[in-house]
Amino acid sequence: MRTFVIGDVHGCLNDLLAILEEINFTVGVDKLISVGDIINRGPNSLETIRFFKQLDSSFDMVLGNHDLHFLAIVHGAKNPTFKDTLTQLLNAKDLDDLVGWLQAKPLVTQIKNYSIVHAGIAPQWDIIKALSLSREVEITLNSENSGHFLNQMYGNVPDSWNENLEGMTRLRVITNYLTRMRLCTNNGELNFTDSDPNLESHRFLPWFKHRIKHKNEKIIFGHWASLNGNFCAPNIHALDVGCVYGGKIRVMNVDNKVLTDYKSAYAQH
Ligand SMILES: [Mn+2]
Repeated sequence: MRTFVIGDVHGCLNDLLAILEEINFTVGVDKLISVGDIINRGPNSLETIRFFKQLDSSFDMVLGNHDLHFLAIVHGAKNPTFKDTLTQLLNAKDLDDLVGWLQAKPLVTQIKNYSIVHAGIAPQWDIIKALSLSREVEITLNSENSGHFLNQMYGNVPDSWNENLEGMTRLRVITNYLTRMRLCTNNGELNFTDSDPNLESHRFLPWFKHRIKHKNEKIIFGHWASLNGNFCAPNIHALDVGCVYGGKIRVMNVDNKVLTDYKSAYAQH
């Protein structure tokens, strides 16, 4: 049994199938974990989510901001935007099954020695803390409060974690770190405006530059296509290489750290 983690798929079903063929992925034997953003922006969100779901116990994932955006639309908390490519999925006859399946997914998970998260882990949290905060969101997403949470989820304030945060504000801040973060200060103040990893700033750096205290923790993440999968820091692996933007799709074998890239056949821009 081999264990692979795959970067952002964004509904690019053909690229997904091609790279799984390239690594000779065997359902029922091998395991695939997604860093989230399995849907939206690309051409085949419906078939992509159906494909992942039918992999059953050969598949696991964490939620990305686009997966949460879809759930927010389903719950009437958000309207689709002109950039969304979710119409077919939103009209699917098996929508309820797909939503129930997706909504049960966590924001952080662990496989072997790795933690998998969509965007990143706040500088002030170790993995144990991140897992427990992810659990708070997961419990709410799977309770009768899920619609209320998805309504309150959007917003950039407060921009920093504080242990005393409560209720929906607390869950919003947790979600922002785990699914939207790119740049932050060393005490975790989030920058929601910039996405340039080389931003000339004394304060804001890519989140993984602030994990010196936790440098032995191994993290795999997606979300930040403009990093282009380049080296981040020891033990930190970026897997989003922008397949939906005409880039590549990437999988990492966590047993030997071997990366496989497949050049996307899909170019949106
Ligand atoms: Mn994302």
